[in-house]
Amino acid sequence: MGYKVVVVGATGNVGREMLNILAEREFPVDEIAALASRKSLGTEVSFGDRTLKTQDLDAFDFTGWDIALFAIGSDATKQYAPKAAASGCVVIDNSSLYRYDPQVPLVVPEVNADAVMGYTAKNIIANPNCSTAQLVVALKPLHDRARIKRVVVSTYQSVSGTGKEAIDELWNQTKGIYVPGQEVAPSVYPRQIAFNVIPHIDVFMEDGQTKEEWKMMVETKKILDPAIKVTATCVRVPVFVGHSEAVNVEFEEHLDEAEARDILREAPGCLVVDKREPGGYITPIECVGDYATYISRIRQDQTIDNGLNLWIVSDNLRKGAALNAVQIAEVLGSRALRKG
Ligand code: 11C
Repeated sequence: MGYKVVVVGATGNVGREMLNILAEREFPVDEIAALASRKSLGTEVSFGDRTLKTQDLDAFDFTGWDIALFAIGSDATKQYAPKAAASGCVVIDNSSLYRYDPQVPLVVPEVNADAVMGYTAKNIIANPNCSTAQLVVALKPLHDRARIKRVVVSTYQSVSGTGKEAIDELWNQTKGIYVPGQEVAPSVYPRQIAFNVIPHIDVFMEDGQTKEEWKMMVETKKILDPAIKVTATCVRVPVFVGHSEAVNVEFEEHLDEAEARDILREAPGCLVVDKREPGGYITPIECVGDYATYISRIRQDQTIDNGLNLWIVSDNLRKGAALNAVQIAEVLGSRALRKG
C-alpha cells in the first residue's frame, strides 16, 4: 500500500522535478494529483512513463490525501497550504513562507532528519532555500568533527533559481547579443545577465544584505547549529542549472585537509571530486540531473589557525528543491505515516 500524493505547482521547474524524482526513486505512490493554477490548467506533465493532466488547485479537495509537495510562490502557498494541512494532508513546502516559523521544522534529511517529527504542530514541513541545502549537506560532517565557528560563502547561482522567464531571458539575450536589432533588454533581472554577473538575489534588506544572503545565514542556523556565524554574498551568474559556492570555514579545532576529504567522501549526500589538476573539480554543467552535492578544491586556509576552503556545487532544482522535498517525504513515510 502506498501514499496519495499531490504535487502543487506541477507545471513549474521544481514541480516537474518533484514528479520526476518521485518516479525515479519509486516513492510508493498509490494515487497522484498534479495541480496547477487556472492559467496552466489542462497542461500535461510526465510522471515516470505516465502522463498526467493538471487539475485546478483552486477547486481541489485535499481531504484523504497523505502528502502534498508545494512548489508555488509564498503568496499562493499562504492561500492553499493551510487548507491542505487542515484537511489532514502533510504539506512539504518549498517556498520561504514557513521556514522561519518556530512551529515548522526546516529539514535537510542528511543533516536533521529527526526534526521531521515536529510536523505535527502545523502539519507542515519546510524545504530550505537551494543555496542553503547544498551548503549544510557539506558542512554537517565537518561540523560534527571539528565544530564550525564561522562560514564565509560566495555563491554563483544559476538562473533556474528564478524560474522559467529567467531561463528564457538568458537564452534570448545570449542569442541576441551580437545580432543588431535582436538585443533583448533586461526584464526579469535589473541588469543584463548574458555574459555578466549580478551581485543581487532577492530583495535588499535594511542592513544592505539581500534576502538571499540573510536566508543562508538564518536557515543554516536553524538546520545545523544556531552558534555558527554565516556571512554570504549571493551572485547570479549566466548558468542555466546548478548553483556553485566558494566557502571558507573556520573551525574550533584543527581539521587537516586530508581528513576533511576523507570525512566528506563518507558523508551522506556528498561526492568528492578533488584532483589537483585541470578539470579535476566539478562545474555546474556536470551536476545537472544528479542527486549529489559535489565538493571540490578542498584546501587549508593558511591565513587562520583552523580554516578550510571548499567549492560546493549541486543541482539547485534537485538537492536544492525537489529532491530534498521527496527525501523529506521518504523520512515522513518511514517514521510517521507508515503504510502497508
Ligand atoms: C534563487 N535560491 O536561486 C533562489 C531560489 O527561497 O526558495 C529559491 C528561493 C527560495 O534565486
